[in-house]
Amino acid sequence: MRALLIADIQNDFLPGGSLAVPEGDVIIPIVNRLQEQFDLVVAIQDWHPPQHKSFASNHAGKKPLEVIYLNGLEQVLWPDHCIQGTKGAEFSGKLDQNRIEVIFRKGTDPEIDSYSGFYDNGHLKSTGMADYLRGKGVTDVYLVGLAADYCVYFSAKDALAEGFEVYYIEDATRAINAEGFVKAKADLLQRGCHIIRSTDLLR
Ligand code: VGL
Ligand code: ZN
Repeated sequence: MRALLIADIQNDFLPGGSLAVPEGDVIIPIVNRLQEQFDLVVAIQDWHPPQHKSFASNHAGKKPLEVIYLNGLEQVLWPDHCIQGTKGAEFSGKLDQNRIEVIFRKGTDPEIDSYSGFYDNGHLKSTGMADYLRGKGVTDVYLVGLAADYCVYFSAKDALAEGFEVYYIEDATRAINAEGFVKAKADLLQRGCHIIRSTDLLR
C-alpha cells in the first residue's frame, strides 16, 4: 500500500512568504495531479508558537541564517515563519486539500526544531505518523513538497529508518539551498531511497 506525504506547502514557504523557497509554487499543480494516484494522502504542517527558538527574532543580536547551538543541537536560525493560526502557516489556496486524510503538525515545542514529519530534530518525540501509516497498511511512502533539503529530506531519512520503501519525487519538491538539494539526494540514494520523477507515476 502506497501513501503520498505532502510536506509544508504553506504560504510562508511560497513566493511572497517569510521563508520563501525559490520556485516553491511550481510544484503545486504536480502535487495536485499526483494525489489522484494514491489511496492515502497525508500532509505535514510546520506549526510554530511565536516564541519558537528556531526564530532569529527570539535570540538577541542574531540574524536569520546564523547557526547556533540549541540544547546541544546545531540550529539554523530562521525568519519568523509558519506561526500557529496565521495566514503564513495555512496551506496554499492552490493546493487541493480534499483528499488529505490527516495532517501531522511539527515544530510545536518552542525548545526544539522539527524538520521531519516523523520526529523532532533530536529524535525525542514522535508525531505518531509512522505508526499511523503502518496502521493503514502503508509499505511505500512517496514524498513531495517543501523544502527539498529540510522537511522532505529529513522525512525521507526517518521513513527509511522506520523501514518504509521511500520515493523522493525530485520534480515535486524545491530546495532552500541548491547545494543542499544535491547533497540530500546523494545521501538519500546511499541510504536506499528511490529518487524518481512525477512522470514515472503520471501518464
Ligand atoms: C523547514 C525551515 C524551517 C522545513 C521548517 O520543514 O522544510 N525548513 N522550518
Ligand atoms: Zn519551521
